[in-house]
Amino acid sequence: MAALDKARAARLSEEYGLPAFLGMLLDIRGFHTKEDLESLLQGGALADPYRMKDMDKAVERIRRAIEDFEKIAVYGDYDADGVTATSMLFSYLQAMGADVLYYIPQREGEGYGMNRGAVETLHQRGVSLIVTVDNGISSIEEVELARELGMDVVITDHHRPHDRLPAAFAVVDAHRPDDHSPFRELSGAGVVLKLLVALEDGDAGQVASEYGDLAALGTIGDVVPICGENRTIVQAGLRVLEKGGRPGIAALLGESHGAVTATSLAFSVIPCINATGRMGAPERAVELLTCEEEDAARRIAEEILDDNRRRREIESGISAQAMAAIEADPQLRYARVVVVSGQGWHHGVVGIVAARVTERYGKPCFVISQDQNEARGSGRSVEGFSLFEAVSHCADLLTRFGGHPMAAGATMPVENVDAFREKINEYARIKHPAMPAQFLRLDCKLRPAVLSPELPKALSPLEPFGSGSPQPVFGLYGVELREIVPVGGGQHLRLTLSRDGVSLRCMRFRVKPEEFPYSPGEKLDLAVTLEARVFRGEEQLSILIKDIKPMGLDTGACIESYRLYEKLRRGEPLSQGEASALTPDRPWLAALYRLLGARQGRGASPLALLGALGDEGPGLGRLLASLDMLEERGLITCGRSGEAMHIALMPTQGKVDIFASPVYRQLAGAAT
Ligand SMILES: [Mn+2]
Repeated sequence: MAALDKARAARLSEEYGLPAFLGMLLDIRGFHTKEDLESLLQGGALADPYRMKDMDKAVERIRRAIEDFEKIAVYGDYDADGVTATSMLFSYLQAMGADVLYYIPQREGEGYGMNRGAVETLHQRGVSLIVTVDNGISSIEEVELARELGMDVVITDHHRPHDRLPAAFAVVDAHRPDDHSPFRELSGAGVVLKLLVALEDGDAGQVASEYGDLAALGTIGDVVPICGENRTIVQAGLRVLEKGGRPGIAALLGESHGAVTATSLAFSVIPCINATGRMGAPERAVELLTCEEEDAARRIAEEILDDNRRRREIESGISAQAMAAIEADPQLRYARVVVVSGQGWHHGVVGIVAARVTERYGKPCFVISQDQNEARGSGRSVEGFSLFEAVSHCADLLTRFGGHPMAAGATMPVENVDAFREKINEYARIKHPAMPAQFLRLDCKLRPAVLSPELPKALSPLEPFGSGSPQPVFGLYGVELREIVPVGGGQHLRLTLSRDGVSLRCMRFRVKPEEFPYSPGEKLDLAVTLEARVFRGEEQLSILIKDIKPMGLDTGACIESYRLYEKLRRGEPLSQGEASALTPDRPWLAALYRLLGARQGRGASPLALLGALGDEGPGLGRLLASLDMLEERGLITCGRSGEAMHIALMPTQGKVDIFASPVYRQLAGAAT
């Protein structure tokens, strides 16, 4: 939680006539000055596109190509940003009567960016001008080849340039060192929107009303921060979609969707568009997004929904294999960076699988697919750990790599996978003695008495939510659990909780009753989001639970203790103090065993057990080591299904010497 300056917040809310609550939230989120606030509340305008370096040259060359009826190729990319950027420029040029085609490389075989084969193909098809979107900034050789073949290239991109720029007719990229744009975080589709505004002599309103929806999809799909001009673009796009939008997007959304928000697009339309590229048919997405006819749009949308179903099936199969491999091997499970590999895993989905693993284990992860010739992987990270830097550190083992702090890709010879796993973990050990942890950031704590349907409505100036602009998360601390009611056929829970005489109803989605580890009477700390909804004509407040812990549990202490436990399980040497912090004594073990007996048949979670034992966090590692000891000696079994844990007591014959467990021996060895 960031520091709140109550006086400063009060001044802000007074000056702008905002609810006091919103004033506080804005203060916490770093909106302190008049400028900060006005750009948020009034929505910024797009800056003059001609402030981007080379925009004038790009416009001049494209106009000449339209007038002279030259053949133009839009060279795009297969992800949501790339296909929306392609669709925007392609349909604009078509509408201008240009002779235009588009080219999107295949993820499998060609890969991201320009390649020589594609340049030659375009030459054979009579193209004399290539305009790249969402790529091209590092295509030095390919641009050279295009020139040799007599073609001009205009590059529009939003990736960071390498040391040298390609020798293209124009290079439009806000990350050029000599570019002086006021805002540099645009997506590839955002850059194309600026190009279209420039081609339309600066008529931003007209362009945004025609192409804002596509630019918004690209912006959300590329996970660039939703601030500054990106906020303006997403807001403009949502307004277009509100009015119905183009047939392709309407067809993908289907009839039965609720309000279209940045969040709902990120979970519905965007995964579908990405699925086309992952399944090898990115042109399908361009066809859909440029389609002007409803029947055709519906037919293509069906095919894309099918791509997405297949993607999901393949992904969940590989996810299950990856998770099983991780659970089975402590060297993977407790590593600082999880590097998991498998034979022939579909390259199109390893990145999403990596995201799932990172979400589950809260640490950086690399998922690698191997075949006879090479190993190719994709990784995701947590805030505070630059995966790109980590991968760069292993460059001598890799044939190719690239990426950002939060996501990276790498290709290597099959025999280097183990060495890569070791080296990236070595890097993490040296660079981050305490690995950054992933946890939920609360905006502030709330008293139950202040909750009302007005509250989420007061938050609307903060929307749209997305990367860099998260939906506010609030703490409801010290609430007593009263009632647990399964809803939605036992898939979800509705909880009744109370504090200070106020009773609250909260939803806990995707948790089944048998997985829920708390019982009525227990006092809990909740992290929640708030939504207003209309039910039978009445305004109601929905409280959605994101996370639960026993009251008073110290998250920092838990993380520190868990890191120590991981060190034990990796088999690294422990100091005497570390070992004794993890070692249970006989009475403690007995108390834990009795507790497990009393909770038979209910879902378990280490945090819930810790709370029931009266520990505020430092004992988490000891608890986990104790569960290992009990399991090793056959006194309990620990089963996991998804994130839920089930502990069952096993029948015992005679006396079991718990201190003969290998985990205990390891601890005892360090303590002497
Ligand atoms: Mn992009």
